[in-house]
Amino acid sequence: MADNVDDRIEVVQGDITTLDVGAVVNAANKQLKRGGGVDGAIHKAAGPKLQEACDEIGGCPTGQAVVTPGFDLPADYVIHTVGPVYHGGDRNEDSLLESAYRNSLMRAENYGIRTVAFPAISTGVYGYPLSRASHIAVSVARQWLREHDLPKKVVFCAFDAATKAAYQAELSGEEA
Ligand code: AR6
Repeated sequence: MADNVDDRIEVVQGDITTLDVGAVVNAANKQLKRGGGVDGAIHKAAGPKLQEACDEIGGCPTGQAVVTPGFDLPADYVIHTVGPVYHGGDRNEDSLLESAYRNSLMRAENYGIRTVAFPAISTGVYGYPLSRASHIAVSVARQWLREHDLPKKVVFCAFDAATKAAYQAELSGEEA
């Protein structure tokens, strides 16, 4: 295990669909039906076979994760996870978001994926406060990486500068 797990975490800003990684994580919905945001971008870049693969799986409960090929994406796989809709914080949102990250990492490990890239799950249409969501993302990744060899690397792909800054602020804090 690495002495400092933060050496295995990277923050980048840009479009997750362009990343040449083992897997990109999709912020999907429970129906696994193509939506907007990062989900729409991933479906557009992967091509129509991605929806067919999602339809075969049929759906995914909040906090869980399922895997499809990446089809036309540079990434080999897409890990589809469903983050919680934020309703103010009293509806188990934090533990559901933690589960979404942890189950995605578990899927990556199961598929032998070395590098996995995450968007900021639930912070778009689903309304999660950015600082709370980035705290959860970084905490779960650190804990996972301390205890597991795979994935070797976690990339947090921020679409905008505010999201990138939120991850950097989390990572500059003490390793929890
Ligand atoms: N690359 C990286 N990040 C992106 C990209 C991209 N190409 N496009 C958007 N983001 P959202 P959610 C960022 O709304 O809140 C969909 O309709 C975006 O700026 O995509 O989990 C699904 O079908 C934000 O920081 O996901 C669901 O119904 C982050 O990705 C619902 O939205 C997440 O925003 C899921 O909502």
